[in-house]
Amino acid sequence: MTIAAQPFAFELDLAHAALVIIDMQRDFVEPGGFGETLGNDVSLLQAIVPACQAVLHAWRRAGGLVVHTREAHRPDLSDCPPAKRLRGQPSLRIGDEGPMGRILIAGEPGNQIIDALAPRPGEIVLDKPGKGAFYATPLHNLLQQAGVVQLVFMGVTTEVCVQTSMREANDRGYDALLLEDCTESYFPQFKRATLEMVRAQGAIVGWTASSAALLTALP
Ligand code: TIU
Repeated sequence: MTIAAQPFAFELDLAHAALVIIDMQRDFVEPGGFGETLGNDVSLLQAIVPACQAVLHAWRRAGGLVVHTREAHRPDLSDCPPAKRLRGQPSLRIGDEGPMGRILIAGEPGNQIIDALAPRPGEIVLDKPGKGAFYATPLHNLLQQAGVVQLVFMGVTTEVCVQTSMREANDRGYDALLLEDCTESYFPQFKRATLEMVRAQGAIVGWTASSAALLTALP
């Protein structure tokens, strides 16, 4: 399958690819979560949900492997470095009780993936304590067992957890494609810059494409 992408076409091999959906959880997309407590307008992120949903449905129909991640810490915060918890001056810190339960804690209402993109049985769901999806998770092993060498990325936020995960993927030997209208940042200029830096220098980190380009190519 050839996907019209930048800086040049991406040859997708669905049998050896996975769709990786980064942190589309209530903490980042809905008011009252980690994103808002950091001072951000979370409504910006809601705009990508329909495009993400269309890709997820098409990917499932095509029989592709799906991976969902959540940025999540254990209730005892043993996997949350103090430097992360104490950084900045948020109104609520990781582990504090917020309107959607404890901020960024596994199992809390705010930590759930939004209903529109809810995982189905058989899909991989990973809790990740860091920004990158490979750090302190079994993701690399799971992908290797499944024979996956290409990753298609969606999710939030573009320059934080998505870009970090793409760079980690790069160093582990994966080709990575980022869907431009299926990722968003609280800072539009950071999204634009990330898309540019990913595909610069002949796809130094990976490719970018519209969701329409992927949907056209999928069976
Ligand atoms: N703050 C911000 O932009 N992002 C995060 O803290 N985590 C993710 O990107 N998932």
